[in-house]
Amino acid sequence: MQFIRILFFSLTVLATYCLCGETCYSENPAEIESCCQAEQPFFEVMPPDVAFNTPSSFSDREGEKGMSLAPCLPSVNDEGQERIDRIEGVLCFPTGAVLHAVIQYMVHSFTNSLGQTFVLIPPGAFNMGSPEDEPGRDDDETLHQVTITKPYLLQTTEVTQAQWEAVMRYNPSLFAGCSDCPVESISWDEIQEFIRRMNVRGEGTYRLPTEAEWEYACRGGATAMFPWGDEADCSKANYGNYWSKECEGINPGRTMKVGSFPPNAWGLYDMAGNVWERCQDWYDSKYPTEPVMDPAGPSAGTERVDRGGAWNYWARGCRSANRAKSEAHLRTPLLGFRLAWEPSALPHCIWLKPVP
Ligand SMILES: [Ca+2]
Ligand SMILES: [Ca+2]
Repeated sequence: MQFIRILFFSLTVLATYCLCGETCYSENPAEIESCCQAEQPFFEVMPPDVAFNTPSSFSDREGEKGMSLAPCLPSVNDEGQERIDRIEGVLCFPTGAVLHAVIQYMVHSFTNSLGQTFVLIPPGAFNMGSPEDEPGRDDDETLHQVTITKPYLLQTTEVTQAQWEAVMRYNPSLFAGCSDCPVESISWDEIQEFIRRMNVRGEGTYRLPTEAEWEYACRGGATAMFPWGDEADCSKANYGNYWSKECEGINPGRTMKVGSFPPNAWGLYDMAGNVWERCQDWYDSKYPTEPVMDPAGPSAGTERVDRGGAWNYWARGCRSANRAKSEAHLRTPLLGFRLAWEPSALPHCIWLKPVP
């Protein structure tokens, strides 16, 4: 039986949670008592300066140490998510009603009411930018270490025309008539309105990824020039037919249905090619040179960051490190986006990691 330890963020006092009740989240012992069924165990979660690398981080109602979470949990929850006895990434739970569901089950993936699927991007460190000898490199790609400290989920595909139209009730795409092709010819400002409408659906928080989150996810744990390796390859992404002729006769010179090519190592499609993907950040040609955590770009600017290259463009534009930019109001059939998603109330999170 796998034990887990709990690391604390944002909570500094001893707190007690009912893990098995249906709707329990409270730091008030009386409320915990009333919301936990008598036969259900509860667990004390210790503050962060207590040793967490032993199973005794947990105690049951009778004070018995060393309990696993496992006995009180079904192996698959109502949404088909597997219980995780070994948690490789991290997981946050929202305050409020569904503590038990979230703490017990890893949100490896999430499909929302629009049918958009998101996959977990685990926190970690990577080298953002490109080495100076990378072919096709631009001088705004200064290599520097970035640590992504928070988990987030990223949409597996670009936002499609059907998804856009379901929310916005119009579809301005040049390549309309292909509901599973990425929406394009929409501005960064219109994307913000799309996100605002998504965020009133009560499904957690949607946003654009930061540029660092985008590149981290694009690389999928690898350091290669492209998500698939170091060689340009017209069979791996939709690029290279219009301005570029590199893939003429192979790729169609227009957008294609999302997911037409193999995903990267983390299950993300079309990070390279199809349409450029707009990020949240303002563009700044100067990366930091020192290691940074969770960079979000400059606080102001004139253009937003675009990533990943597009159907018309050269392979060098599809490099994972490549950066482009455009003004927020610009609409072109080269520019689309994908969403990041976080469970509600992410700041109130407990991170779970396996005991070594
Ligand atoms: Ca793309
Ligand atoms: Ca560039």
